[in-house]
Amino acid sequence: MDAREVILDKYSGRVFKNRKDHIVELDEAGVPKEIAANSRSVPGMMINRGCCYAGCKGVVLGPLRDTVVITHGPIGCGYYTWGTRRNKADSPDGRNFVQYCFSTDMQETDIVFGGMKKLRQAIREAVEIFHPKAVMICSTCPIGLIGDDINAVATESEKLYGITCVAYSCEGYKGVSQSAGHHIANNGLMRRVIGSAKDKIPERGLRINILGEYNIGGDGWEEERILKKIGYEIVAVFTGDGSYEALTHAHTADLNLVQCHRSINYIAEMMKTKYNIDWLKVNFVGIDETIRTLREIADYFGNEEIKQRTEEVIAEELADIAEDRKFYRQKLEGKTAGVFVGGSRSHHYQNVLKDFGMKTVIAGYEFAHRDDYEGREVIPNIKLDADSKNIEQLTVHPDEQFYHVALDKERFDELRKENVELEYYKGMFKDMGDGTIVVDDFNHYETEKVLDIFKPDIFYSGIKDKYMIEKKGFPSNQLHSYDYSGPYAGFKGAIVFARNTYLSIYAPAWKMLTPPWRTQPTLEGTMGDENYA
Ligand code: CFM
Repeated sequence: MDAREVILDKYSGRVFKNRKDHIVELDEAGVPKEIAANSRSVPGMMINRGCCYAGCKGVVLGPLRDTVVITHGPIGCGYYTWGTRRNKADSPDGRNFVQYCFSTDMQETDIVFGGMKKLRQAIREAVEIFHPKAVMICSTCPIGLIGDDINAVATESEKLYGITCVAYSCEGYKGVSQSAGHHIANNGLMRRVIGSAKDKIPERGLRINILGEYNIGGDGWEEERILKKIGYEIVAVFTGDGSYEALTHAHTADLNLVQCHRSINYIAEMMKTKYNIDWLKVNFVGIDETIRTLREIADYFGNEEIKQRTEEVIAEELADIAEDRKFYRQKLEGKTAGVFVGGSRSHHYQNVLKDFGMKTVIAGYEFAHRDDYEGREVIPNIKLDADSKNIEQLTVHPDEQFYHVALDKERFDELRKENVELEYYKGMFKDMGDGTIVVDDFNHYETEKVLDIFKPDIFYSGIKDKYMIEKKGFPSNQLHSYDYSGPYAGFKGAIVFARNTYLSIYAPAWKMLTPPWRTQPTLEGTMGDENYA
């Protein structure tokens, strides 16, 4: 049996039928393979996905520092999403609400009689106390079920307080994962926020937006540091340490960089249609990838001075990390890894592992779509199921006033020919191959199986399965929260990542422990009770 068959072997007929297309073995790099993705998980399985509300409130809107994002629902949803994602923010004007948890704290009576009164009160309190630039309302499951008209409350509040207030129907049960929530948040930002400052488009310069960078562990700050050092002006970051205020000016940028394709490709595409702003798929995770990314941005602008400055900055940054890079390369060369994160990192982190001579033998996404695995060329062939059709597809049109002068077609085609990912993402598969395995929407049973088969030196994942993996004797580092470390992006970040990997592999504490239940019974009992015999 090959690895795939071993994993599927124990499943019942129905589960086998569902899971078999989510597991793919890659023989040669570049061989086109199809994978089932973005579909419902099997009920009862221990998976790592989040919900639609998590994708909208937690991922895309939550990091906006000058905005109050109200969770409309029972307190559990707000509490769970409070400060757990490590999207750092630091505000120059003191308007940083990222550390707060705003919720309407719905009780049983509110579910029965409706929660709009409470929502109105929550908005009033938030505006009076915090004076935010904008208020966003995010619905949780019960709100959709009882039918509170959150849009009406938002419109009313805009009139009352004179600030932007946007409602998102991102009930947890919508779609099949947090991916649906990304899309809903993208639509709301596009419709109500991006470009709303209506400032004129300046002459073509070096103005960029960074899309899909959420500043986990300070990644965005590290990227901004490097980009500014070269000479770029950053208009807005979506949305790590980002602000409503900056997003309103985002239409003035000359180029959109896309770090996380999954969570924000909708905005990148819509801004292209509406404003003719090109988007470039970048990756700041990994040393070689950061270099490639910086060179491609410079190439896009075709500005000789910037090209030269880019090379100078690369040389400076490389010199700074040279010694550490050599040390960790020596220690990590030849080690193998499994990488299982949400929708982008499982691809991005394979590159930083490569920098240190490590090979990724197992990979997978929790909730990404087929294009994140196979490349955007498959988008026309993806059949939309009922769950996807449930999410609004926003149609935008070219904006007469703010449509940009584009890069000329010839230069665009030239860059595409050089494999620059302009309006394109190649996906994860093309960088893998050679007997590696990819599993979509892993469950804990499958995680155990791949660990048994491949025995990687380290498995990167998240809090939901970290300790299950460690108790099996494999080091596991978290790629969502970085185990409270970071940044991992850029040149210096790659070294922080390598150091944490080195520490985990060379201190395999869990492997050295013998759990008590291996040597003595920890629970004693009898079958049945003799008194009742
Ligand atoms: Fe994009 Fe993300 Fe990810 Fe994501 Fe996420 Fe995240 Fe992630 Mo956790 S936006 S898809 S929904 S890169 S929170 S910052 S680490 S699962 S791989």
